[in-house]
Amino acid sequence: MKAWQRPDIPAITPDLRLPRVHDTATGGLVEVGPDADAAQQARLYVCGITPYDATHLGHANTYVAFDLLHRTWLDAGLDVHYTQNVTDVDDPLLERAEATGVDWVDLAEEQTQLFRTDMEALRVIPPADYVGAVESIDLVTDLIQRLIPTGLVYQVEDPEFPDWYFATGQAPGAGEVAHLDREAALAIFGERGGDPDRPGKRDALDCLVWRLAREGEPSWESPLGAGRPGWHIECAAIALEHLGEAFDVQGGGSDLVFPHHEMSASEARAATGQPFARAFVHGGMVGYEGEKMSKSKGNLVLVSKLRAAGVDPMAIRLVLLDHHYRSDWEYTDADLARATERLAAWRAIANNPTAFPAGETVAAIRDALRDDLDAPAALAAVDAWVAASAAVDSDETESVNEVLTLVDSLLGVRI
Ligand code: 5CA
Ligand code: ZN
Repeated sequence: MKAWQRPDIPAITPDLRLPRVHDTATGGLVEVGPDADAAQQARLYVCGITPYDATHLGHANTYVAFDLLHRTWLDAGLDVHYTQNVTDVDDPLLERAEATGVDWVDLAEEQTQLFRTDMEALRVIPPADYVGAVESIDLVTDLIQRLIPTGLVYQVEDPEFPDWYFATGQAPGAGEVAHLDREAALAIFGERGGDPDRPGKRDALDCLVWRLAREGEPSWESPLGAGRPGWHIECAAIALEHLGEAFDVQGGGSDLVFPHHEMSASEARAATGQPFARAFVHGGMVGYEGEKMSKSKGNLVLVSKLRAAGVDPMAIRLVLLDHHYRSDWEYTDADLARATERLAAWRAIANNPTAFPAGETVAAIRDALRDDLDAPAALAAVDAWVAASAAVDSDETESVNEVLTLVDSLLGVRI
């Protein structure tokens, strides 16, 4: 499907160093980027939205975090192949459509469009492939069929609906992303879209890959029977098709570590014999009024509402960048007030005829991003330069340009 419009990104002389980011699978920092033989292209998959409600600050936080990785790779002189999905058919979307009496296709289209405009406003670089589940049905059923000879997919013992499942625990490399013990895995599985109590499964943790058609639910004809895709296999199929095996980074919020990323990775490895991704990177959870911000709880701060109230999207972006991508935090109005002030201070310097020399600040911003995407440290470096520039009396006119161009290209903040 159509992605959103690409912001313009000012060109600057690259700094060839690759970034290091935290990899959930190994629990440490790893350098991410292509091997020398990968034609200098970095490959990124980030789990996209389930379009049943508008973009909130939690979603925006996740996409801005991976936008920083994208921009850091560009800054390192690389091409980036970025793929993102849209879960445009799944239980929560169908349930919301039913509850509000709208057509599920219309709901998905409308919310995806709103997401695009939010991403554009926040200057998030779009993926090269923006791919819906509905347009990927054949990819999903092909992948399931490819898994059948491994013995890891099977139909549940249910005379009416013998849905197809993946035997998670028996798969090679099981547990390699999340490293959870069985008790913890079982507890989370039920909360995050899993069905541990479904009768007829071989094991409680096995996950659905193809749900056979039910009355009143959308379904597609396939060699597995008419039905619709399970969630984890959707991302496995889309990523393998568009990025190939062992791509550089699989990303998303930390709520996706288990079961979603564990199980997509496990399905892909079982099919290809190769690791799904070389690193698994997760953003923290944004909360509001004491709880994780989530569509199901309804405690949302929507990007579109803030914009409609006249908030500058660059201030929203600065709110997000002021928190390290891996930290969990809670949004308050004070965040927005601080970001608005910061933006004004930076904008005031743009009109200064003189400024403090740029060299150290440019290096500090680039170092910060290469060190696990440390945006708060980058912002602090800009703040220090802005303060020094306000006080300085020199003729360094070029340095204003140099810093603000980097702030635009690397941090995505247009002054
Ligand atoms: N469609 C699936 C992924 S394939 C999905 O999780 N959709 S979502 O709309 O629920 O979430 C979209 C992205 O936003 C995911 O990467 C998720 O981890 C992230 N996300 C959701 N809620 C929050 C939150 N409160 N804070 C930070 N990130 C969040
Ligand atoms: Zn996903």
